[in-house]
Amino acid sequence: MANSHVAFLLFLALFVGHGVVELQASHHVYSYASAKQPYRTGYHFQPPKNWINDPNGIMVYRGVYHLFYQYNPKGAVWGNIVWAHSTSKDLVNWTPHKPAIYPSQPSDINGCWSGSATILPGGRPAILYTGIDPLNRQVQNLAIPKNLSDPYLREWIKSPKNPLMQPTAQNHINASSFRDPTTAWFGPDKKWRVIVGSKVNSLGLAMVFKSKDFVNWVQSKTPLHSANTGMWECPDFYPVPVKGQNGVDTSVNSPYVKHVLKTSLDETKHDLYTIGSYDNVKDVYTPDEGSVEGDSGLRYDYGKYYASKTFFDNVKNRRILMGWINESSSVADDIKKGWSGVHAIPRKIWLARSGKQLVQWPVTEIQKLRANHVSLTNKTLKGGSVIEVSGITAAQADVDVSFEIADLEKAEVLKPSWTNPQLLCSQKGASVKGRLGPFGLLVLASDGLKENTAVFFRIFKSHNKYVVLMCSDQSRSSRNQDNDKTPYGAFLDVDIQHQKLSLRSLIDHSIVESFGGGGKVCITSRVYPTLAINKAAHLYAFNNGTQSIKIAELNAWSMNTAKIN
Ligand code: DQQ
Repeated sequence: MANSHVAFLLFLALFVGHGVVELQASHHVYSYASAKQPYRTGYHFQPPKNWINDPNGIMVYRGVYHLFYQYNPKGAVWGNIVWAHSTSKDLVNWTPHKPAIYPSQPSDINGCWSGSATILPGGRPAILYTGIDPLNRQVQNLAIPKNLSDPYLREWIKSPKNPLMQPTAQNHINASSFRDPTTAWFGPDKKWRVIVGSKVNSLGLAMVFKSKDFVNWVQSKTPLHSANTGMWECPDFYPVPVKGQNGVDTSVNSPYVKHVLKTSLDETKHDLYTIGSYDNVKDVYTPDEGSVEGDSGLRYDYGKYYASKTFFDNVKNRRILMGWINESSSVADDIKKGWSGVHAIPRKIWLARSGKQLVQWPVTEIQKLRANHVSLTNKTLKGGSVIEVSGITAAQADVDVSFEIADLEKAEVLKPSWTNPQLLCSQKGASVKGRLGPFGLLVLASDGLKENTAVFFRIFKSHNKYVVLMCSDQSRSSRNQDNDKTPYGAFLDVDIQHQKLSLRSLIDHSIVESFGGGGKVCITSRVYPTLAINKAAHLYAFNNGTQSIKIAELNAWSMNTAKIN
């Protein structure tokens, strides 16, 4: 601890030694979060108050995007769960409506938990969701819109036949681990299929149910897939085209698509996925050879990001991912501020060219909030230097930077024991000098850098290839010791011998949502600055390696406040 403190002071001294170069923009367009509520976001989705968690039932209906979400109307902690509802024309600005689904039947009287929307033939939406019944058993229910001519789908009717799937003495389903039905897909036998998350002892599984009419559901003998990773919450299962960035409807299965199975691991609160093949006759999913099924496998996001869900946007032919960013603060702090949880910026999602992972990128609509463009090109960052990016509202900004590394040969050798990227980011935080890196951005930084969140890269040599580590280091993000400040990290699969290394960060008061390598690694940090708030927040680019690197291009914008409530 003491050593790292000394290292950090040295780091600061180095920065000061090289002076600070400023970038300027012409005008400000901005409305600040209040001084009393410095952690409220300007363009990340959140209701005016209270607790929120999982996005639910997301879909586009008659050109209107629908977001439902788990919400406690009575307080800032989890409980009394209903489906709150907002709609949008652009996935950026949202109109709130009354809760769409709330306890009203025996089959959901103790809570309306997560679920998904399916668009049935004729464009009719149907929602399957988990209800908590009078015996606190988890059961699956159906709701349909009351009035299909209302594009805002403000009223929902529940099936009198609910629950449609439930634990019984015959099926031995674990009544406290049976939840979160997916969007259904249609099979070659003209039946709908849906999966529901469950577990048997420590085996997480995706149970399959089939139906001809969406009302009568029959459990299949075998699960779609299972793995020894504990309870699977909020599963998601969908096809992705082998080529290109478009999405396809959830029912598509052909040689031109691969399938993705995402599970939300209850034990670690991480969203993991594998890529594989789906046999729609046997209803079995097989991850590709070499897939890692567990916490050290592929994750949508290596920071705070959970209980996410995708939907196919047939208006723009893309698949969109939405997820929940939980707090890292104490429950007492959440109660004090009166709210908890926000949603990440919707991300377009597609299969990387390698076929081995997904790529995610903020929907382009978010760019309409950009203002006050500042830019920089061909700027060398000597070892130990820092450049302030000024002229934008650094507490509410979008930054996109690409780095060029001339002398890759100088990279440090990766030790064989350095296999855990998150641990490596803890051991080698932004203040620990390296050779090629750490370099990147210091966001939500106070004047003098006492507080900052560092999002950065380090480049290592391993045999004949280069390994890129991406970190989001929040160990100095705040002076409040009660917050979880674990640095996050992941290895990034990019060919830096032939490509620039890019980093985009969406900064929003207490959220730093970062995309490395064009969206191959995403890391979301939840931070609570005490000095670097509102106008006192700064943004810097830095290099704390011994070797120079070059900023090929940096573009940064203030972000206007979205209309969300
Ligand atoms: N949240 C819901 C559950 C789900 C969990 C309850 C995941 O349906 O399993 O609010 O965050």
